[in-house]
Amino acid sequence: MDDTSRIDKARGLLFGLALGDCLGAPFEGRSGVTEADIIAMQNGTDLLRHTDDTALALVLARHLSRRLGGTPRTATGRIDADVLALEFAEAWRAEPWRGYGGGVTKSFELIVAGTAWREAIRAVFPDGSFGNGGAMRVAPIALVGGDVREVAELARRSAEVTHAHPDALHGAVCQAVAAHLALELAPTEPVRAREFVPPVRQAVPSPLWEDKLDRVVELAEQEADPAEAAAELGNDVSAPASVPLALLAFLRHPGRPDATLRFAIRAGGDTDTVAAMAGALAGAHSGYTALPSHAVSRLEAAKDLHLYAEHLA
Ligand code: F2R
Ligand code: MG
Ligand code: MG
Repeated sequence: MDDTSRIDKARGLLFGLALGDCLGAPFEGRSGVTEADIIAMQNGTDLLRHTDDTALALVLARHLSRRLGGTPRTATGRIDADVLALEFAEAWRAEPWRGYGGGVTKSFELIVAGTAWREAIRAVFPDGSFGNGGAMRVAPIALVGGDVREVAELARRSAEVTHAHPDALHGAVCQAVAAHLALELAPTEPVRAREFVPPVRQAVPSPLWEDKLDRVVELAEQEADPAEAAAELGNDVSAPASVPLALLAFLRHPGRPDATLRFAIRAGGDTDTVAAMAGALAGAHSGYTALPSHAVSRLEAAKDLHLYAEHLA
């Protein structure tokens, strides 16, 4: 892949994530959302404001950017967990109104007050959160991990500073590995669910995740609509009931990021996050130039998204 394509795909991944978050957020929890509702939002004139999904993805992208030069090219060298936990918590402190989950808010309060993150993240949920917060922000990892094994390890490390539950970690790994594979595919290459999903499935060895991903392949092949997809896979704030749905949204409309985003949003529930994850996959595959340009130009974080895409590409 040449430098231009690499940068276009890196931009596609980050802008796709932010665009999904911004377009999905106004529809969170709403039923009966139509294609026309989403197109009206896409074609509007207002600044597109992001939520916690993009805010924390930007923190992770900045963390990875700062550690690119001079650090060992190993998974452990690319993420300093103690620093990253504090950076996430500081982002929450600066903008607590971005729509954070209840459990993670309590963890961040404790971290900024000086509690060690390993203790803080079990204060609300002793077994750890199974929320999709680790997965919603993980996509930048795909830009720095060299192969599936490294991407999976980095994804786990980036997620575990807020989410200790195995399902939250599987969610982050699933999304990061899918984003890595989407980056590797040429935009013109066909994406077949039966070929795309197996390496993702292998990275999340758990009966629950294996079943969900098998169902994703079936639903992609049956050309399921958003309502059926949500009923089968779930569409809530937990990782197992949102990450597979985002992957399906990508696989239902490969090469058409705007259609992927509309599928994710019409599936309802946690629309900002499902669309953010689906948008990252679609953008990583098709590139920035394939995203709807009028909407992309209105993204609140456009300057930072460009900056980190160029650094991490
Ligand atoms: N929080 C939201 N959306 C709710 C409404 C926001 C509102 N519109 C506003 O603007 O204020 N969105 C964001 O939260 C999700 C990511 O959540 P994260 O970071 O994983 O947080 P948390 O708190 O750890 O988990 C979320 C909820 O999941 C349930 N939960 C998690 N683990 C649990 C466990 N072990 N036992 C029981 N319940 C558990 C809880 O209800 C948590 O609050 C994204 O959608 C992001 O956009
Ligand atoms: Mg959000
Ligand atoms: Mg959400």
